[in-house]
Amino acid sequence: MPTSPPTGKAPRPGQKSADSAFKNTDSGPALPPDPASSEPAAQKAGNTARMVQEMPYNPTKAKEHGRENATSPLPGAVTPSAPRDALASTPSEANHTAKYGDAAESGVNAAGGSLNRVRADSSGQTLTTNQGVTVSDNQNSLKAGLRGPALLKDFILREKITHFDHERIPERVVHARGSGAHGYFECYEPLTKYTRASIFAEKGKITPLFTRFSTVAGERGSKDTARDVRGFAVKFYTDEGNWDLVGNNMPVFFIQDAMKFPDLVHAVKPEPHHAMPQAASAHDTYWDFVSLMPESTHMLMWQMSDRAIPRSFRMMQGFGVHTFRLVNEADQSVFVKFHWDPKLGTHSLVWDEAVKIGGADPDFNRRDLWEAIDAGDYPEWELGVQIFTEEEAEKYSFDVLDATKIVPEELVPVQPVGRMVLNRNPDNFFAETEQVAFCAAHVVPGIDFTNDPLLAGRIHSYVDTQISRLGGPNFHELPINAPLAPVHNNQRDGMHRQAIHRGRASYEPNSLGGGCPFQAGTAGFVSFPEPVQQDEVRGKPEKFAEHYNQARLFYESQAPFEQQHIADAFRFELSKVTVAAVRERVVSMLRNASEDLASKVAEGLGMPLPEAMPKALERSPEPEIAQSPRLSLTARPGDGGIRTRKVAIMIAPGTNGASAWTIATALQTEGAVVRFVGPRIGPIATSDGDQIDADASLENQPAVLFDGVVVPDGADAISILTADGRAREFIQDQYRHCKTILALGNAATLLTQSGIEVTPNSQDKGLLISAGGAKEATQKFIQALAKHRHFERETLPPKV
Ligand code: HDE
Repeated sequence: MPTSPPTGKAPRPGQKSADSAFKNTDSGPALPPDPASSEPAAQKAGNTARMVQEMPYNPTKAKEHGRENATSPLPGAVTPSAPRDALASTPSEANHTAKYGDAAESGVNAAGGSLNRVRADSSGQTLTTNQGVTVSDNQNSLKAGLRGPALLKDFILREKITHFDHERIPERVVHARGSGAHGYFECYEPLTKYTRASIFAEKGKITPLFTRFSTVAGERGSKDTARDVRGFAVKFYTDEGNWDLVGNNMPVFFIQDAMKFPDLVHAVKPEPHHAMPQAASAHDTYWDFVSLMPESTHMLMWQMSDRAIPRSFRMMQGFGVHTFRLVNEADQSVFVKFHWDPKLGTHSLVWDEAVKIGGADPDFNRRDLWEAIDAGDYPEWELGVQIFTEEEAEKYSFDVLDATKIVPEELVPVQPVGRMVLNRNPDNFFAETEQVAFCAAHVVPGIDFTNDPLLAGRIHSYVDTQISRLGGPNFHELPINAPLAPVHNNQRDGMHRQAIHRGRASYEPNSLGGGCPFQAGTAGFVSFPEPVQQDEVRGKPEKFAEHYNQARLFYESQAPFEQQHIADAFRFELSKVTVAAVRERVVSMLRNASEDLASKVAEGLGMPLPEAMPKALERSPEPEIAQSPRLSLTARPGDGGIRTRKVAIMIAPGTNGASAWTIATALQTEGAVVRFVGPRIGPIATSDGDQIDADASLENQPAVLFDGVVVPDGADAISILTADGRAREFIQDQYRHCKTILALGNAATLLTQSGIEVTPNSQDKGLLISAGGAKEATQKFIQALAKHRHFERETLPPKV
């Protein structure tokens, strides 16, 4: 409850002055008007005077000092029953037209809230200008004569072209390429023991949200499948304001202090002289920088792992990265790390595939997210928390304020607290996904920051960057950014202001606005009172000097094929570096994390193993664990189904139609997305006199766009496909990328003609050759497809 101000003196009986004296805006009589006056201006002046007199001084001022107020601030002073006319900007608000409508509803800021108020639909409507003037002809500019010059007075052409000229806004300086969707968060059980955050208050509580996934380095039009970290940013529209959990799909970061962020980004972005390469870290400046910053070693392991080439946004983990605080009603705080775990499991592409998808479908991840949501296959993640106390954190061998470190799940298990479902695609990419502004500083009561020095820089950076990207300080009013929780403050003006504030008081404390909007006191966000008792210094704690223990932990926790992929990625990236000394420096750094990895990489680059890089901390603290199985993708298979997996059924004239349909039906029943891929699209005659309408072709949907392929039997079809280099290439890529392949009957010939060894008792569980019926074969195919990949097939160099 707000503080009640001391009751002021009742107005003195009005000394008679002209009623019209209260119609002036520059000065007025010394005494209030006669309360009996029927003149509205006099009544308003009388009400205003009474309201102001009710607050003869600022009653909270005396208590604004001292520690007690710092942790338990008082609510602001308000005039309990401030008269409505006294708060109005103008008495003329009582008038009404279709445009200016009615006076503001008491306590309502209509500039925020649901997107309904700005949705637009043009069905059945005529074309107009931005001023609402109907356009008669949208084909021709205004000319002096049919063949004459276009005229300057053609305001319709000029408006259209001018608007077009300004359609683009600056792209995000990082994370420019991304895709988003709406959805909701559902709380499993109250988490009130740890936090007063309203989204965790009750079992089943639903909070709307918008999530955007992104790559980091590439420009807005770059390919989705670059080797890169993925952004995983969630804006929760909670009933106590917006909470943005702006995370990544990897739980650590390259650097420890915000001071180094511009350097990191300059190093990874295209090199400044020739602006190459696009969306790639495989170049000199990046590896030069990171190898001079050995604290990046742990993150490099993640970035060189398969996590950096996700199969789908729907199949990525997400992490808050920093250690945050949860704060409960009793102002007790614990540390927390946030984790998002996808229901479909965490799955990746392989590098050769990612490169080819870059050409075949640069929108691969964007399309995948869009298609799944449109098809009603709503992606879902579980939100988990690792909760630990400050005292526990003190004992760890690493510093929890160091963003290059995880808290291993073996030390602190992840507890599921709710789920996120993305179930609504945006109506408009620009208005929603491009204009959404995430901000690491957006926290709500119950969630607070820690002293992670990387986080500190982020708290500043995000609002700042939107000011230039979105053109001013009012980007919070853009519909996608406006909270559902009401917004009331005294911030005013600036470019593109939407809200039209009623009243004359835009400062606080005030008595002319009845004290409103007033500070909420402890009902509002109270910063956790973390004690600070140190010298101001530019520096970092000693524990931050340990750079390799967790890099080693990550590498040692991977399955052999994952370790090989890490080595392959380092080899590839460093082979693109032109300065050999930079390569050597990276390998010398890797020796401190893993001799095995360093020698594989050195060998792959044809270079001798350099000396290990001197460590910042010669005697490392003993790590708690040597392996963490949860860090391997093999620990995250997901729910084991094949829902939304894309399967190609390769057909050609003469395909056995019955087999093709049996397989298609069975796969679709399991939720897979089936495409008939032919030498061309359109109807294709089957051996049984039927037709199948191919919806994709070997040309427009190459193998890399599918999770598996089925080749039905049919003598004519198989000889057509075997003679088609694109069909053989399709099979080869499916094989090389360790995907599931099913060949029915004589379709095995296509495989052998593609260079694949088809041995009867092969160990390869993803290579299915079936002489029998399509039905049984399909069941085996479904099981094998659910495994995602069959890395037992993989060789270096690839056989096929
Ligand atoms: Fe960001 N980051 N970042 N970042 N970041 C931005 O904000 C920044 C960091 C992350 O989908 C920018 O609106 C600094 C870590 C995501 O719109 C900018 C530092 C993590 C997104 C910015 C970091 C992230 C951004 C650019 C070091 C994972 C995309 C455009 C101190 C926990 C959000 C924008 C979206 C975007 C600054 C480090 C995640 C410039 C200064 C660590 C997911 O403000």
